[in-house]
Amino acid sequence: MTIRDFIDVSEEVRDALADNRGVVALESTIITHGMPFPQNLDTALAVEAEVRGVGAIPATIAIMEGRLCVGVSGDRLEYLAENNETASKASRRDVASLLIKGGLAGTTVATTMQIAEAVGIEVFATGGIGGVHRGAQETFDISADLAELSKTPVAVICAGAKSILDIGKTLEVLESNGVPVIGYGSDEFPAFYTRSSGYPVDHRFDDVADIARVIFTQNKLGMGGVLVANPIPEANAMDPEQIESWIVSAVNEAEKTGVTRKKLTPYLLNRIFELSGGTSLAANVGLITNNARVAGKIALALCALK
Ligand code: PSU
Ligand code: MN
Repeated sequence: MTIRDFIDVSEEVRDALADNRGVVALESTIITHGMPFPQNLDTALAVEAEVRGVGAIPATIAIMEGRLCVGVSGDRLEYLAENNETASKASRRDVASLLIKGGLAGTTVATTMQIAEAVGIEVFATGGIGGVHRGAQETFDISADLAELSKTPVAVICAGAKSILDIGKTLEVLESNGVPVIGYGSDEFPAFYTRSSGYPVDHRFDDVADIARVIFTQNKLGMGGVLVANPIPEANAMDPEQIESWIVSAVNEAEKTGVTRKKLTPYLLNRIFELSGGTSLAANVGLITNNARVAGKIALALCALK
């Protein structure tokens, strides 16, 4: 048996992969632990529509009834979004236990990458990746997403990392792990809600076809994943000082209340949503739909190379 034996792929995604049509993997922790219901469902549907809009096929990945499911849509996507309160968050270390327990779970970037790779999906869109948390020199809190990028050959299109993380340290760990960080039309690694972080990317490309060629080459080299950083659209970007003040409050509250480990990222995301009076959500939707569109174009360009 291999991981393949635990995966169910929807007919649409299976056909698209067989016909070399562009497929984009989508994670589901953003649905279960990233936003409240019903905004999580609306966002998931908007992201799917964006991928379809450029002619690619979306493949939302989640754990349902003890199976790794690729291409969750329609009623099943609704079920996942509605049951976000009881769903687990599945990172790498949780997968085997969740398959045995038979439950419902959103998959993190790390887990989604593993499942995508197993079925031959090479491009994956998300909002922001996990990374090195502020104060990691004390807590050692570094997301499994970073180690996954070093070994699993899937390209992740994101809007950088939220500054709930230490962006400088996150980039250092990516560098230590040999993960190429590519800026799409950007010299800087973006900070999720804002277009700049002050830290440069490794290489910039302005054309999706060139990014597809980098991914194609990286896969041939067998050197693991590629991180593509796509800044939030200007119109959706937030005021850097305002967002930073909410982030500092959220990080301080987490420390005071003793929230750690897998609960920390969802806690911080929820507090920023609350502190911003919900306004951070519009930015979040703007950047993730933008990532979905770019990922769709990259997936199609990658198909054209084969
Ligand atoms: N960062 C965000 N939004 C998210 C996440 C991270 O801005 O929804 C989610 C992703 O699924 C990511 C996970 O893979 O949180 C990272 O969790 P952890 O830090 O526990 O590894
Ligand atoms: Mn963590």
